Amino acid sequence: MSRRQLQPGRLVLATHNPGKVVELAELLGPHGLEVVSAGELGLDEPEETGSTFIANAELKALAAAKASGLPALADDSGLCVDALGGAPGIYSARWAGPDKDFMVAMMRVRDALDLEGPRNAHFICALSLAWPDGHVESVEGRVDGMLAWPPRGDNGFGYDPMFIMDGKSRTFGEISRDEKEADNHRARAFLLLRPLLPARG
Ligand code: ITT
Repeated sequence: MSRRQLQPGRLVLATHNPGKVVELAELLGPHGLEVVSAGELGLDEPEETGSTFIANAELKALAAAKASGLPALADDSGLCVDALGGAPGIYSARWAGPDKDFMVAMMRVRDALDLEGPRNAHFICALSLAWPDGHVESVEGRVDGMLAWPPRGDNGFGYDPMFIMDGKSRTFGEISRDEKEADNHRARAFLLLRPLLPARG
């Protein structure tokens, strides 16, 4: 089946995570789309019942597209720690608890780990673009690295202060916004999605 192109016009950003909104808006900027957030449209957050990043991204994108009557882009992402069998993975947001406190989530990761053992980890980002008629296109990006403890830096969001991408010496929380946006799991997924977006202006 041929892949579907997104036409110029309005696009719903189907996320309630402000950190993702910043990064996705930056990536979408050059494509001349009129981006509206799920929050602005008062859309509900669907329950994430999928068992993979792509399944959850598709479920969120389809729910937003159907509710708004507009194409919608959703992101499902998370931190996967090798020594924890890939946890927290698709449950990365839930590890922060109802208050969405990522210091709590990072301490849970630290407490679950043998501090002497290997600390390999990766971030995954699935991006799904859905249309109101139920068509959906999905891609996935990944970035490998190591866990740092204690967390360092106030930039970024979520688990950024405890993740050092391969080839870097500072955490995603310490590097500048521009440096993180230049290459990370979300930017890598976006590169795969870019051919489906309106040409850059
Ligand atoms: P939406 O579902 O509304 O998009 P969410 O925060 O619930 O927001 P997810 O279910 O995809 O999103 O949870 C992914 C979590 O993984 C997210 O809350 C972050 O804490 C973490 N995460 C994802 N990308 C990250 C990044 O680039 N840096 C740090 N943490 C990240």
